Amino acid sequence: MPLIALTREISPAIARCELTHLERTPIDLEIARAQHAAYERTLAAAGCIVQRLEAAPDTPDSVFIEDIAIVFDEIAVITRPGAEARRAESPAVAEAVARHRPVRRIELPGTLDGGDVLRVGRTVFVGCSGRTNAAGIGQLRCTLRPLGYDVREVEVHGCLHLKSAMTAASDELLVMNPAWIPGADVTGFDVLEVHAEEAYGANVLRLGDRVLHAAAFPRTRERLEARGVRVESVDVSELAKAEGAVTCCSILIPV
Ligand code: CIR
Repeated sequence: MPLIALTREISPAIARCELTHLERTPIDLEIARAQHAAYERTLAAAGCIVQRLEAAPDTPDSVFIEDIAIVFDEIAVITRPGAEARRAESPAVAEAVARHRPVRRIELPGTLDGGDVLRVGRTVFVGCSGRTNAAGIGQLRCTLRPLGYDVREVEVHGCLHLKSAMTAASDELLVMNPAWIPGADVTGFDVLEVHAEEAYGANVLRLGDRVLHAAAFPRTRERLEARGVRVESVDVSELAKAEGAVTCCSILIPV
């Protein structure tokens, strides 16, 4: 099945990005753009049709498109980002996903970031984090339950989003840093833990027969490969300074 990968241009204002757990350090825009272009080429090499949206004016975090919409087989959910400054990113992303799915929206008082939503088969893990509140999770559950999804809430502490702490390498295997999600109910799944010195190594992007993973975490990569996972490493070090990782730079839409 063809797979569209929506990506978004890096804003020239990325130096003013939201930061929660990291100190602000200079981001080299040219290097960041080169890394982003290489990321897009890796998506294309894995068979994706890459469609890059322009950054909206004055949206420093626009490259992190994952937070703005979540695409399921049946519908797409337009989020209401927990960081108010990021809500201006929504219109163009909503318009792009609406070409492929009926759209639902998270409404006030709910907040929800796509980085807090991990779908694995018919299970949807949702992080309760600094960005995603109980009302947002409740609205997502009401939307997904009638479609047959099992929505599991996960408390997130110490990192930005659920997917900083846990993603899936396959329908059976979760990659996680348990320190940030100690209470996660992962019943029914295998778990692979990140290497102790690679706290941010749990973020992988599934792409058919392989996963994308940040090059900064080679020891976690070894663990994934030891489990038979095919790993493509991409250097996203400049985007990591903005608290971004590999999942957050795309929205995948099977079409
Ligand atoms: C933010 O704080 O919103 C951005 N600087 C980083 C967002 C990263 N998003 C993600 O991992 N899903």
